[in-house]
Amino acid sequence: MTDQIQPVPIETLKRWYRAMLRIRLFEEKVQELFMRNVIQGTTHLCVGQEATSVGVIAALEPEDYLTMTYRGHGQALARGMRMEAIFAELMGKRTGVSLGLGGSMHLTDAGLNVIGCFAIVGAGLPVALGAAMSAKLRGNRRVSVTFLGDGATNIGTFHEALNMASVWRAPVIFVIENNLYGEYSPIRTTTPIDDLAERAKPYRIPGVIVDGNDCEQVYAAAEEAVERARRGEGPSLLECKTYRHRGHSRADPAKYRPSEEVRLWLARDPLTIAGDRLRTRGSLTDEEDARLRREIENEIDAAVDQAQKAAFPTVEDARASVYSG
Ligand SMILES: Cc1ncc(C[n+]2csc(CCOP(=O)(O)OP(=O)(O)O)c2C)c(N)n1
Ligand SMILES: [Mg+2]
Repeated sequence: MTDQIQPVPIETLKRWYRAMLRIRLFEEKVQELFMRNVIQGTTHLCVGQEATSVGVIAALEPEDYLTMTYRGHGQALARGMRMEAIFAELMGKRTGVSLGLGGSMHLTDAGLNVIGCFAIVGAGLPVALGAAMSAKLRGNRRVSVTFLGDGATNIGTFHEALNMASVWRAPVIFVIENNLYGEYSPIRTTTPIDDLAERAKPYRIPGVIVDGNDCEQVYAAAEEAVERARRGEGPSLLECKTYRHRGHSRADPAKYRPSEEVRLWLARDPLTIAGDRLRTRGSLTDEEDARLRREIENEIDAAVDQAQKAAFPTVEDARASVYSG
């Protein structure tokens, strides 16, 4: 794990706590709406993994590029995508961030430099690498970050992208969210090593193991990798060790997980870690916590209401999105 880090100012930690709580409550609402059939298609919640989204994205500038996976709601929110546009996308409405044509797995927003959100495992890596190379060729100091799951490290594009990024010294940061499962398979049944950061070594890239449930640790590791990339020293791989509290997707009850494992990880909830730290430093009371929750719940209710009232896309919207000119 990363060594001792410099704690961030208390106001920053509070902002990150709020950002993580906002993602948590958003995801809980998504689950509720899915069970009520208001959201159709599929969803992959990131409950339990909020610190990775918030910590990494806090280390980026708005000009930097980002790709994410189908488990990307948290990253979209952390990046500043409008909540109503995300709900609308999940409901298939034309006010959605992808015009309601993509759904939960396709929260792409070029305006925020979120250049792709991919349902195909491993597909985001070459795209992020391409963006990093464009930044390098233009000399604009932008960096590119790609989020991927532990399962994606067994995919060919992972190895191709790491190899190329290293040879070309591309300003790209590969962020693995190691939540110990690829769909319903525990990682030990699919992967011969415990620490995926080791996979950076053959490509001569720094590989860092990070406590992915501690937003301060995640931020520190991401900031170092980003600075390295901006200095022209090339790519890094971060392995954020974390856990998804829910199943893989939809209504998966995740019964395949040992109860002791679940218990241990629930005790390491990113919200508890940051919340306890704030309380210890006298910066969060129960009243304040309840107020934060109410504020966010109001924002969520208003966003859901607006998204529900929006229209569905038309056939013309679909056609215009496929053909240009
Ligand atoms: C190339 C490809 N193979 C298989 C799938 C089916 N699939 C969807 S999610 C998933 C698990 C990926 O696990 P991981 O990379 O650990 O990400 P997590 O879902 O845990 O965030 C698989 C195999 C796919 N979408 N793409
Ligand atoms: Mg996984």
